[in-house]
Amino acid sequence: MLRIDILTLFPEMFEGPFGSSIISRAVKKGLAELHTHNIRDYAFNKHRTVDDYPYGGGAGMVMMAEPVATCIETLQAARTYDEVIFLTPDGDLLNQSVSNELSTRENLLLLCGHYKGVDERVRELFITREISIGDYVLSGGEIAAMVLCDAIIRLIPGVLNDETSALSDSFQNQLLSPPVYTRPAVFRKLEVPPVLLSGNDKEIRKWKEDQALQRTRQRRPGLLSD
Ligand code: 4F9
Repeated sequence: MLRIDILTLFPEMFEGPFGSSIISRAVKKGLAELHTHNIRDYAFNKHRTVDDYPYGGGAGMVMMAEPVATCIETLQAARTYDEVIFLTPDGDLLNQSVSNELSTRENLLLLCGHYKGVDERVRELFITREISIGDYVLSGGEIAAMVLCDAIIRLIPGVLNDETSALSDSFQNQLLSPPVYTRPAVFRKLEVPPVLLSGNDKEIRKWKEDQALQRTRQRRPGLLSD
């Protein structure tokens, strides 16, 4: 079973996304376990300080090493983590192959940064992997951690209703997904491609493959040459 521990200054941000839909169903089914930990609970002074001014000056505050280190070490005393992941714009770009790999792990620890970042020594001492969800800056690592959790958890066998549906996702075969249609057969004069109504399984499969390839060529040619 996959267990994910998330270290954050804002654990309440996770309540919505983790409390509904696929993720909560996976947790209820006992297929995944999610735990958030408030880094502030590991602060070492009575003011519960977790950030400080950057050495050398510059804008913004930096998350201090001590509270984060204590939080990580407390968790590591209870179990061994396969990866300690820091969500950061300078990490490796998340893709489906990274998601597939991480969905097979047992214990993951995710660190969400805030302010201007986390003291570099935390990264040096504890972080085994740095992941970015795209080339943009967020207000913190929390939303990136939620994206990562969603991408991973839906791949765990038994989480999706139709066991094959994750396999037909865009990217799972390096291709974008073909267009999909449901009733009615004509909507505002636009018809569903007749082949989809033909009942001819072989032709339908061929059409879907063709559409996927065409769409990938048009929109993301880079996926084909990789
Ligand atoms: C993390 C952005 C992962 C993109 C963390 C500010 C981030 C991020 N991918 N932005 N803190």
